[in-house]
Amino acid sequence: MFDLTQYSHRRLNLLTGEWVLVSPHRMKRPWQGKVEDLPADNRPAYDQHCYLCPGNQRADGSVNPNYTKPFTFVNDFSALLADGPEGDYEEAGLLVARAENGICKVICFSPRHDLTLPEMEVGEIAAVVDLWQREFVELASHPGIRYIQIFENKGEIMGCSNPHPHGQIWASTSVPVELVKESVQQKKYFQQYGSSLLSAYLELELKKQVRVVLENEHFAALVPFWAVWPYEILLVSKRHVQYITQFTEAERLALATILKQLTTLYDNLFHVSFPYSAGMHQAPVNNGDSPEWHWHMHFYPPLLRSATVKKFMVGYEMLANPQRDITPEAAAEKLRAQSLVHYKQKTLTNA
Ligand code: H2U
Ligand code: ZN
Repeated sequence: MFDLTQYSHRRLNLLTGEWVLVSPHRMKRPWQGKVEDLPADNRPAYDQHCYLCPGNQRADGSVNPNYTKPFTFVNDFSALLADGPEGDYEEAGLLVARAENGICKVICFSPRHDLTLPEMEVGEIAAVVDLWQREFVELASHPGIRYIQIFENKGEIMGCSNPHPHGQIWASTSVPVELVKESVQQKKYFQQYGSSLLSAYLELELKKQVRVVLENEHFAALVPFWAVWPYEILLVSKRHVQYITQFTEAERLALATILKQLTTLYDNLFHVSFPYSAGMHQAPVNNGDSPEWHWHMHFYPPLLRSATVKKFMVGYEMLANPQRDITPEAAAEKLRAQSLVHYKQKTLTNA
């Protein structure tokens, strides 16, 4: 068989039907980038200027309650509005547009300004999962909503505006493009085999143990065969479910555990609070049955070689095809080699 560790090749993304170019021989290239440690980021537990901290005023003038558990509110600058008009726009079949409405929420993971997911207790993360479940039920109860995107944008490098641990939820009246691609691919497989594409893929990965980074009774985190970002992760539930709301208490805890472990490995890789865009993909809502859909999460971190050297998706990637040098297998090995104890915790223990 073709040697995936030596020569350039393209890999197929099962979930989107798109291809990624892998150039393993380029890993031998001399590297002259900077590899340095960043100054420690010492945030206070409470910041009077933070619009997400308990008791503080937000940009729209409303005041956050003195929350002690995960807290959610409607985004004061929502990209989608609940009460916008409906309608289509069309000119000569060339200019086409459609009204898009929805609901955008912000979700504070913790009242503590200085924490991030890997530094929170498993029980505290489980409370976030619980709130995601409750928000999902509430947003899906609006009959016009067709898709609910739960995500976290972390780190300045990703355009995150505030270090207070938080994520967002955007619920929209149409199904967004990434989800349409994944629906098509999963449906194709389901129609052919009568089972979940991701169950089959996960079974293969668990057997091979080359790209798997973490595993527990209910979830596995792996660098997918077709990963585009250097340390991209696909987190899959072992049970084939369509929605986060189907997770049991045991699964909620297992998800919280693997989230803590994964974000710890990430932080330990370059001794930095690891930036990423992460989010859940699940079946559309108020849209009939979607038995082909298998709940999962994607983590897309931009860092490549150090706390400051990121991968740029430019040039060939923008114009032709995503490309990577470090193989997904090598990335998985690097992540697996990290300690499950957070580096900040270690510094504390050794001091
Ligand atoms: P980031 O995760 O991209 O930093 O987004 C934080 C969100 O918080 C952002 O979408 C919202 C912004 O609109 N926000 C409020 O809703 N109220 C505020 O007072 C400031 C920021
Ligand atoms: Zn804060």
